[in-house]
Amino acid sequence: MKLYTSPIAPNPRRVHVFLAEKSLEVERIEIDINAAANREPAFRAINPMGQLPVLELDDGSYLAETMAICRYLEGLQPDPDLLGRDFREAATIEMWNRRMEHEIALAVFASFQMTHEFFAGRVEQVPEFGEVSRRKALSRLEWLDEELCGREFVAGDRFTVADITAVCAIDFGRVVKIRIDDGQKNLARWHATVSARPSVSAG
Ligand SMILES: N[C@@H](CCC(=O)N[C@@H](CS)C(=O)NCC(=O)O)C(=O)O
Repeated sequence: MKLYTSPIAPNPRRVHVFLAEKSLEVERIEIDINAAANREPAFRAINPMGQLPVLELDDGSYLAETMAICRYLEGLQPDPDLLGRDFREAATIEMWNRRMEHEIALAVFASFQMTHEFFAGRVEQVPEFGEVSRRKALSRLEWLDEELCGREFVAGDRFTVADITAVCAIDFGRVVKIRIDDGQKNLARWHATVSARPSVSAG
């Protein structure tokens, strides 16, 4: 297998953390997203969406979309379980993972895409939408802080893919000044716990 990836982007980082949790090593091919190599025809032949990460399987086929790649890796190496041990737990983890994607990650990424010079000329930027997205992300951090009052991890009492999604999105938020507030003690405690994991600190 080969992973088409970038050391600076949050969705590839989710796969890096997932792989590290499972002690899986995969050859990495770095695509220079600063130079927009991911938008060139050569890379679009691999992923028409022009985005990272992409996993190339041993049969030469490609899997894009972070969660599809994680699903495949979970099947390949079930331990430690990150997507749910039975269908009830899998449903709960999926609920929380989707919330982390839709409520936090997408808001952070929209803020970045709509306002940061990295995307100038690559997408149509609407700075007002970026600012609305930034405010949405900040309000969702307040909400997550309250949620984490009663439990250690995002989806319950153990580390799962929902924590990976959340920590990668929140860490990336720094580039658009989206940060955990000093008063958000539960979120700060959770962030310190997950950041101490070797998979997260190295990813
Ligand atoms: N839905 C995709 C989104 C992937 C994505 O947004 N990738 C970003 C990096 S985090 C990317 O390739 N950005 C470069 C670009 O769009 O030019 C997934 O979940 O994998």
